[in-house]
Amino acid sequence: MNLEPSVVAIRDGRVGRLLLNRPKALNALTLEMVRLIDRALAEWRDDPSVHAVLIEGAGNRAFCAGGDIRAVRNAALAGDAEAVEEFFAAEYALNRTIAEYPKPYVALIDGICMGGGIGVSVHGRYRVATESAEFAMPETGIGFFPDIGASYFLPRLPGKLGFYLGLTGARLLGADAVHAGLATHFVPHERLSALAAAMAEDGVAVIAAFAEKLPPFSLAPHRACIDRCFGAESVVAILAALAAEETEFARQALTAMRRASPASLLWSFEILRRGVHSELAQCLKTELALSRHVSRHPDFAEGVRAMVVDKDRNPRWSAASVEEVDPAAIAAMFA
Ligand code: QUE
Repeated sequence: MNLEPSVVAIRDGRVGRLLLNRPKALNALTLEMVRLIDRALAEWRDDPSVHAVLIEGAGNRAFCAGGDIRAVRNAALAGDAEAVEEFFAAEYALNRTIAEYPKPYVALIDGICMGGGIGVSVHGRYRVATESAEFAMPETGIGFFPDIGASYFLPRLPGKLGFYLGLTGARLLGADAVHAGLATHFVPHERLSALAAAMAEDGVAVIAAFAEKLPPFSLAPHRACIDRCFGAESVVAILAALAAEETEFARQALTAMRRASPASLLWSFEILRRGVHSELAQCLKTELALSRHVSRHPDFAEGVRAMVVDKDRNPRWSAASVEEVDPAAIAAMFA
């Protein structure tokens, strides 16, 4: 029997604190966790003694590794489309609740923060990252797509950085995440608990005093290459542009995209392209519609098997290259 709640919600002085509490599963979000967060946010919204909400991850490895896609895969393989829909609908509704929350919402990000973890942080007003924070949107590597509102926020990052992050799954450490705009403040790991205590006492105004000056953006030397290559008008054109660069950086981006599901690169590129012109609520609706198609696609079950279930890191995708994927099948997913 497991008596530990998967989310611990407590009052601490002026703030409500949420602890994502499945450290052995890297705090990956289950439907139960989404519901517990929802319930706490609803309760604190109208409580005048709660001035802000703080969210953090239990253990020292992860803030949150993503959604519980293992459970989603099991439901999809069992043909339980309703359970798949229930999970994504609840997760995306929470992303919107956080974006529209009337009180300061502060994520303390220390360790892994991927996919759904970015979804319960990036939509909030403050995202404090430490030097141990590692941000990524690695969904093309599991045959899925950048969801949780990523079709809204990735295209709004500087230049084509969001297309680079969403298509390659590249990781950004804490300071780089601030440069990119995924995080808002850089605070050393060793000062994080003092920051939480100070916020409980004095509110969110103390964050600025804890923030450190940023080291240079490690992607600065590659920004021009990123904008040039990821500004191309199709996935095939991006791959060709990267191949023409002949730099180690471009070679690594190309390798990451060649490991990804070819079909997933195509539907991910399409949803990011569409997101440029849509508000968050519309982006989340489009993502929910796409999740219905993608969760039924063989690359999703295979990608989660290879990267999360069996961990052999050797997915056997349904197509060998993006050229082999039927463009009409991708277009039909957005119809
Ligand atoms: C790509 C991803 C995810 C991933 C691994 C990838 C992802 C995700 C998880 C994950 C991690 C730990 C868990 C869990 C899921 O791994 O989105 O249930 O316990 O949630 O290569 O996109």
